[in-house]
Amino acid sequence: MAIKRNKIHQCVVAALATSAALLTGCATQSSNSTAQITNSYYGTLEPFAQENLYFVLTDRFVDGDPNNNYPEQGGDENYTFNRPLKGPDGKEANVGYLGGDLLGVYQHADYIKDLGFTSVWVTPIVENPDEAFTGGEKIHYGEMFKDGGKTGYHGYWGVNFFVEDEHLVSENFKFKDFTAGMKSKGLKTVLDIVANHGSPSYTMPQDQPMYGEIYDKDGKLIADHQNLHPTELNYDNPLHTFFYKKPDLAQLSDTNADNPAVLDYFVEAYLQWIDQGAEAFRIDTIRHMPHHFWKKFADRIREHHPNFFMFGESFVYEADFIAQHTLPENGKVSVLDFPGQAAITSVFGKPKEGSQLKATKIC
Ligand SMILES: [Ca+2]
Ligand SMILES: [Ca+2]
Ligand SMILES: [Ca+2]
Repeated sequence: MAIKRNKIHQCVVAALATSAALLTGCATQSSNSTAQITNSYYGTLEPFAQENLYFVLTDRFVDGDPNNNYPEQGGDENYTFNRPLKGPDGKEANVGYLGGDLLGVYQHADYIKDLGFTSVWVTPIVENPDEAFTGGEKIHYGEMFKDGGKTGYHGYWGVNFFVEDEHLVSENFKFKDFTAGMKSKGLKTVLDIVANHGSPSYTMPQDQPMYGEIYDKDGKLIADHQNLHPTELNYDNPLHTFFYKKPDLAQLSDTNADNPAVLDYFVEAYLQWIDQGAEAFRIDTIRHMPHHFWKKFADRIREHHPNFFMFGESFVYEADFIAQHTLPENGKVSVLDFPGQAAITSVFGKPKEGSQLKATKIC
């Protein structure tokens, strides 16, 4: 989608790997301030939007170090490695860790570069729980939005946002080594960040370690859902003030964006990862937190790193809706272009039928 230059709203950008999603950066510009623009139509002027971005779900990419797979982790029942879900006709999915790590991504940097990409977006690197989740609804093959039996292999169930998860790093290869290594290969690192929620936090038959808990950079417990339904949280308990008292997504602990300590925590945590080489952020579940949070978050990040590029996931197919995050008063955060993705797949693919099914032959 490109928008005429005289309009205030300028959108568009870089194609992602495999998913065919698009990154949309929108900026506010006057029509005469862009001497370098010669075409009638153009995309965002954010420099980072020129990057070709390859998305990696790190655990599912390449196992570069078998020493960080922890097949014994979680015990006999709640083990975290290799939890297959059997489907029809011998098909199988998996909700456990499968061994991919940052070393495996780095070892294939040349492969990614040779595909024509200039940046790699990696899933969240932070500490996730060390057991499979026993609450929620049990997940079966082909199902979505159920967390029972799943692990944090995807990285989106943060427990300590200052610490890397043990599955992703190696003894001599931490996140800072990864970003430096990728940079030496000519690839920038985009870090996937979450502030909307921690891990699943209630409905467990018995409260499990790490689930619903959040720790600070010194390893101190600062928030704990204590396996309580959100409506049962009590703000007289300092461990509860990190969370809202209403459910949001599944059984995830929903962070309290109105608590200044929550903003401080995430700003400090994510500045640390910029210091260690992250060159842009992809913001998970951006629409599940209020604009005032993202405005303050973006301002504080850019206080230290002017013009730091961020793009959010607002999983909605209406351009007018997702564009609200791009406004300066809302933090000037670009967004993934889900409407663009829908338009592309409606022409070139068959939505929801998997990438193996291409458009029918036209000749
Ligand atoms: Ca591994
Ligand atoms: Ca862990
Ligand atoms: Ca929320």
